[in-house]
Amino acid sequence: MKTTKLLKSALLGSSLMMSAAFPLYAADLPVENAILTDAPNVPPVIERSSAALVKVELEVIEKVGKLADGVDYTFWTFGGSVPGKFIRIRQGDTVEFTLKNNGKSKLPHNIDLHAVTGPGGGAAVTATAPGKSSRFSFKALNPGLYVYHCATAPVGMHIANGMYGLIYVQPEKALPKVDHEFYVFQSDFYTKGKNGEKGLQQFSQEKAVDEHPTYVLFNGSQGALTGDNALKAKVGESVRLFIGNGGPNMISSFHVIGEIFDKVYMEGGKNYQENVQTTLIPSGGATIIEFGLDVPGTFLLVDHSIFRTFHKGTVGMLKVEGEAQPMIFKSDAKPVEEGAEAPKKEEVKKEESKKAEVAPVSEQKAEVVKVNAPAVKISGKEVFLANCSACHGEEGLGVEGSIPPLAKSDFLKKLSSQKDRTELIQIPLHGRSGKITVNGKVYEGEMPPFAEVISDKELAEVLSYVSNSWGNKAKKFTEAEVKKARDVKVSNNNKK
Ligand code: HEC
Ligand SMILES: [Cu+2]
Repeated sequence: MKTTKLLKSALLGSSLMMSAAFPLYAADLPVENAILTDAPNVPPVIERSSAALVKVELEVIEKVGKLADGVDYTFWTFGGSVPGKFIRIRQGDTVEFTLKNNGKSKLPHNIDLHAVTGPGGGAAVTATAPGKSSRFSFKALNPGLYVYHCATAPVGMHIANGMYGLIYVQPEKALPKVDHEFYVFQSDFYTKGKNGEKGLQQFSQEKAVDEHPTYVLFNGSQGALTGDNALKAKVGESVRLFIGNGGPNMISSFHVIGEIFDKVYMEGGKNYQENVQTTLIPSGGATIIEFGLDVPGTFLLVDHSIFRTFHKGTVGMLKVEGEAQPMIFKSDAKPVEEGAEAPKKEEVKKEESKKAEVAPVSEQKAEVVKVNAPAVKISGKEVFLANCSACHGEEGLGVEGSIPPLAKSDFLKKLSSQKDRTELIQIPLHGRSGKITVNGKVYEGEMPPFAEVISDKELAEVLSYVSNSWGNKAKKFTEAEVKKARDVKVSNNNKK
């Protein structure tokens, strides 16, 4: 009795019962086409305050793409890339969903959207042969962030090949506006070849069953969120991450190095937790994360199951530009001259392997964290901005009376045009102190050593950059040249 009564009142209170119009097919609603975006972009906030009939058309395309540098893979995609298109609708909308399967596909596919209330989340009615399409409609009853994926047998294989994405059902009362919304999606890949093995890689059923991923990636490709592809924002701005995990196997201990999540809508649901360091994102689950940006720097997105980050590619970057905020973060590792900016807290770093590595450096050098991000190209400018510009200035102008200029420096010109450039290379390697005359002015400062935090390759790049910028000109430095200089006895003013 009691149950029945409760159920009845619950139903009465719901919009289902209240509006006689729970349309079988929402013919009376305004019609619009959904805006779909590729990661890391998110469709704009929906400003409507009432329901619409939203048409979503998604095409399955099987195609070869980049898994990592020199490593290709035949992805099965929702919309042409991995993860699939981001779909944004509003709570109460009726969605008319069309699933197309490209004529060049080899296999049938379907779609299970976790936002759907109905058989298979749509999978039961969307089995679609190559060259065909299928259609169904559903009403978005529950707000939140949901994963969608293919559920065609063998399901594991369809997911492992990249068939997933996110659908966001914006609540009737939208979340507060932020400056940036980003779409990030983690997933694991299983290839017959080892991690880093070049060429077109085949799916490994054995590794998938054993749950031994070869790659664990953000946005379907190593380097999708690093280097030039990094997410970008400015100090003072706010960020919302819509982050999903497609698995097929791994759960994610999602963490951003150097940030604290102000809010985490756990599992993409209604409530949030505050002040979170690491949040768990289940396979087939999603999470909404919000935080403000208080200081500049490069913040690494990682799965804190950290071997994945270092060895399987689970790394992304959020580059935050803006004024240093010494009241919030300040490093005492290097002397800060008056008028100079506080040194950046992270610096680019790598090791012996040919792979570039990005390392946030905490105050102590011993705590250097190396991150394996093979897709990151080292640029001399980036190394300079991360390590040198805090003192020498972004334009290499130095600081009057304390730090010598690099721009049009006669000292630099002389050393960089010599046949043997060991003396010059050893300045950043081992640091330098004592008197130095640059362009007729005497400086007596102290430059810290970088031998422990910068690789030979990076040193070659940054020296090439400074000796070929701001009016300087010299032969490029090579990794071999730097390596040689490392092994040579330290010269006069270059300290050990
Ligand atoms: C903490 C401040 C600081 C940082 C960081 C720094 N330098 Fe210096 N640099 C100095 C000072 C001070 C001198 C002068 C040293 C002396 O008096 O012997 C100098 C001198 C030099 C010189 C020779 C003088 C000239 O102007 O031509 C070069 C070249 C140079 N630095 C390159 C670099 C490079 C490359 C980096 C980054 C890898 C770097 N410095 C990072 C402070 C810094
Ligand atoms: Cu499929």
